[in-house]
Amino acid sequence: MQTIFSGVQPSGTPTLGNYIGALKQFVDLQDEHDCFFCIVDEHAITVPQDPKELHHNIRSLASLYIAVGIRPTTSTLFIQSEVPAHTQLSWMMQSMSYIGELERMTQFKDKSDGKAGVSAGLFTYPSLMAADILLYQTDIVPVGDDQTQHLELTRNLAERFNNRYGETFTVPEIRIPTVGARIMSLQEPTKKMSKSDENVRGFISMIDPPKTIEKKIKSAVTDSDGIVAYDVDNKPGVSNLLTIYASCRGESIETIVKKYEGKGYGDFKAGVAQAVIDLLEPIQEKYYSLIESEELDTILDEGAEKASRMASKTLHRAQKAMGLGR
Ligand code: ATP
Ligand code: LTN
Repeated sequence: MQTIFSGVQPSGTPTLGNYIGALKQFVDLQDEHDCFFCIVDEHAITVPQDPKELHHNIRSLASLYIAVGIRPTTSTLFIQSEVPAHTQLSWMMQSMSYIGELERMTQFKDKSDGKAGVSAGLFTYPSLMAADILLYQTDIVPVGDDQTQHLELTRNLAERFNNRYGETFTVPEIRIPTVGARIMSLQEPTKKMSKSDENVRGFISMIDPPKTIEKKIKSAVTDSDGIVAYDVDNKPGVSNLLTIYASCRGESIETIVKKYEGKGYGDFKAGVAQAVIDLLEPIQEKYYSLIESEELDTILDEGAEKASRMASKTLHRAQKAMGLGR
């Protein structure tokens, strides 16, 4: 069976973008693969986090993983900082990474641009991500398309290590969804929907109540021609809403375009809101029943144990290959 690894940062409550680009794929893939799903809290601290909020966000993300349909009996769900092999291999990966290649990462450029006090961790973030993936001899990494460059670096690091020190790591493949690889902000439809956006009207959180969802979609930026059509370059707002609708309902974009032929944006937006609400309501119900439960702790304890077993094996192999320790 092929191995899958993916991670989400507990840097806020996941958005509909995280769901469509990542979480939804995880659920679809879990039956036919050996899956490791990680809450990457050590990635989250590369930018300042309030400790209380981070603590809450970790639990919240774990509950959401299960609420969307990740089965802890078949998939391994765990917290990155509870498996020390991640930071250990990450140091080795940092020592394999070139400053030039890290400087070229667009996520680093975006997140550091114009900011004072940028952390060294934000710069070496991709080396930790490579460690996450390589520890599990991962074959496939399902992510949104914003992670393509990080995945390319991971593949380069794996090949560089294997060439220098002998075959140690599987070189992973990226898997990007065909629809919804990049859900856009509702307010600036040329920018990706992000849970750390300062403008909360730009994203739909997975736990937004129905009324909030309706309001946010009603105020989504569109255009003035009043025609429901898919054209990313000229109608980015409407195209984004169409992608959201299609992903939530599991219908094709063409079907939805046909359905709204001759109708205005008011009707269309009401339809989009209903599709999102219908998707999120049962997820939210499960989420609230889990977040404070002991069951969640048991799942995370077992996940960390299982992940540690696999990760330690690879770590020791890599240390030996590099000549570290005795
Ligand atoms: P932040 O806003 O804190 O940078 P993020 O939501 O952009 O966070 P992660 O939480 O690390 O980033 O993303 C988890 C997964 O969700 C990744 O696979 C990422 O590619 C995917 N993802 C994030 N945003 C979107 C989006 N707008 N559309 C599709 N996929 C997305
Ligand atoms: N960098 C990713 C989160 C992430 C990840 C990973 C994704 C950290 N480690 C390993 C896939 C595999 C992000 O910002 N979305």
